[in-house]
Order: sequence, then structure tokens, then C-alpha cells
Amino acid sequence: MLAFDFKFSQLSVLLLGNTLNLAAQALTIVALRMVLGRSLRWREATALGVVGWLGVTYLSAVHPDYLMRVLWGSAILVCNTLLNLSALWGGCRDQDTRARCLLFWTYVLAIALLVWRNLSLWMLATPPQGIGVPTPVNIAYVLLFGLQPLLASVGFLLLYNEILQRDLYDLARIDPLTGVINRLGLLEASEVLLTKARARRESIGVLLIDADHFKSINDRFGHDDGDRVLLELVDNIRRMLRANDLVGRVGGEEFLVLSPSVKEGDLLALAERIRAAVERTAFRINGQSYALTVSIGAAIATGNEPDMMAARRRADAALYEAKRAGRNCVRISAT
Ligand code: GH3
Ligand code: MG
Ligand code: MG
Repeated sequence: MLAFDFKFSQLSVLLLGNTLNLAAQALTIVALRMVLGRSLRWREATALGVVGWLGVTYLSAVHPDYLMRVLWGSAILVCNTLLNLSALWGGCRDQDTRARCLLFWTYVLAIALLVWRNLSLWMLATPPQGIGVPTPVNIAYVLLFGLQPLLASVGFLLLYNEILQRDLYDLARIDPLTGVINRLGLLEASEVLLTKARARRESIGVLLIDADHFKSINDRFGHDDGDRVLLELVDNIRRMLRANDLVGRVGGEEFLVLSPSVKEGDLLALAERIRAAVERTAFRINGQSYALTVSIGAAIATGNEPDMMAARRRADAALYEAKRAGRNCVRISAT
């Protein structure tokens, strides 16, 4: 709009320029929150835009006062920016949210620039009477604040990319039905756990949990109710785990628990707790309660093993033993 100064009256340039600026700021708040999956704050964004516009209009058309107008506009921009900062808060704590952190600092710099501009203007003996007057403060402000939308746009693109990457990562590793990690997630987690176990000379407990006669639930109540029972089963398993234990779905109605730093006795106790918890639970299907049990095969993986495959096979064999022994029981394989 400044470039069109020669074509329109100064007042039209000022009002239209500020309208565009305030509308863009309000949309930025909503867009940023949309990308981050936060509440959109339409009301706050619109209110700030309207209040900002009314103040700027009053201080330019009714009671012209350049310094107060800059102060008013800056205060509104700072409020807008604070709303953006609140959405981006916490992004610098994590390695995976670097774009969020970059955008956060871009907005902090924008606030610093606004504060600097106002302080500079108020300290001048003869402050300029409009942004079009080419004083050093005005020139520096227009140049630096011109860069801000560019940095913010790049930040937005990086942020969007970061979120897509995280979604893809989760999509590849999280089982959509139960919300626990899948085979790939388990494979990666087991590599990390084995590395730690090697360093600490500890072992990892492996439990393979399989629902007993699950097919009969699907046959009797249908697949959808079977799905709900699976979710409840996962809840039961999760409730019995310690903070460092992991559960993942290896297929159908079969789950794998990885329990770091355990000995055989602790692992058997954990397996027994899970088995007993499932047995105690009344699974609700169509208003009726249904008793479900699980069979569990346990094995210990030592840090000397190259991967978790051998322990997984031993747990599988122990699970087979548990099924053969009549189900609803725990069996452990010899290391
Ligand atoms: P067993 O005690 O020998 O383990 O008997 P089972 O019926 O549980 O074993 P089987 O492996 O024969 O059947 C597993 C069943 O689990 C087959 C399939 O219908 C069901 N199933 C697998 N995945 C899902 C799922 O995602 N949702 C539902 N509802 N059922 C599933
Ligand atoms: Mg089964
Ligand atoms: Mg099975």
C-alpha cells in the first residue's frame, strides 16, 4: 500500500493498509492453530482485528496522532503474536519440533522489533509523522518487518512438513484399532531396549499374549463387538504394566509385551497379573458380560543376543505349551 501512496490519499492508503495487515494477522492466528490442531480462537482473532482497526482509524482520521497510532497498532500486533506464541509454546523442548521452535523465535523477534520501534520513536526529539517519511527508524522497521512474513511463511511450510512427517511416522508404527505400537514399532523398540540391556548387562522379558477362543466371540457377536473386546483387552494389559514396559500388537488377537530389566521371577509375576486381570474382567458385549481368558508364553532375552527374534520364538513355543495345557495359563521357556 505504501507503494501506492502517490495514487490514493494518505488516509485511504493508511486505512486499507491496516485493514489488510490486521486481517492477515487474524487469519495467521487461525491458520497456525489449525495446523497445530489447537482451538482456533476465531473470536479473539476477530476481536483483536476489529479493536485494532477502530483504534488505528480513530488515531488517523478523527484525532490524528502518529506515535499513539503506532503504539496502538503495535499493542494489537503483540497480542496477536502472543496468541501465536501460546500455540507454539513448548516446541523448543523436543528435537522433533524444530520448525515449531523456529517459528516461536520468529514471533519473539517480531515482538522485540515492535518494542524497539516504539521506544525509538518516543525517544526522538522530532519523530516522523507517518511511516512513509524516510527516517532511519522507519526504514529499518519497514525492511525488518517486511522480512517477518517471509520468515513466518517459511516457518509455516517447515512446520507443516514436520507435522506430516510425524503423522506418517505414527501411521507406520501405531496399530489403528488398539492404539498400541505394531510390529515395526516393536522391532524398533526392541533394538533400543537390547542396546540398553547390553550396556547395563541386564535382560529383557518377553511376553506373548494370545486371547483364548477369540474366534468364537466374532462368530457369536460379530466382528465389531470383537473389536471392542480387543480394545478392552489392551486396556487390561496396559493397566498391569510398569512405566518402562511396552505393549504392541503383533497380529490379530496376539500382543507382545517387552519388559526391560526383569528376572524370570518378576516376568512370571507380571504375566500372572495380566492373566488374572483378564480373567477377572467382565467384558461387556451388547449389555451381556462375557468372560475372556488369555494364554501367555514368556521368555527372557539377554543382552548377548543379536536381536529379539530368538526370544520371540521361545515365547511362541511357550505360548503353544500354554494352549496345549488347556489355555488361561502362563508358561515360560528355558533360556
Ligand atoms: P486360540 O485359543 O487357539 O487362540 O483360539 P482363537 O480362536 O483365539 O485363535 P485363532 O487364531 O484360530 O483365531 C483368532 C481369531 O481372531 C480369528 C479372527 O477372527 C480374530 N481376529 C483377528 N484379528 C481381529 C480383529 O482385528 N478384530 C476382530 N474382531 N477379530 C480379529
Ligand atoms: Mg487366540
Ligand atoms: Mg492368535
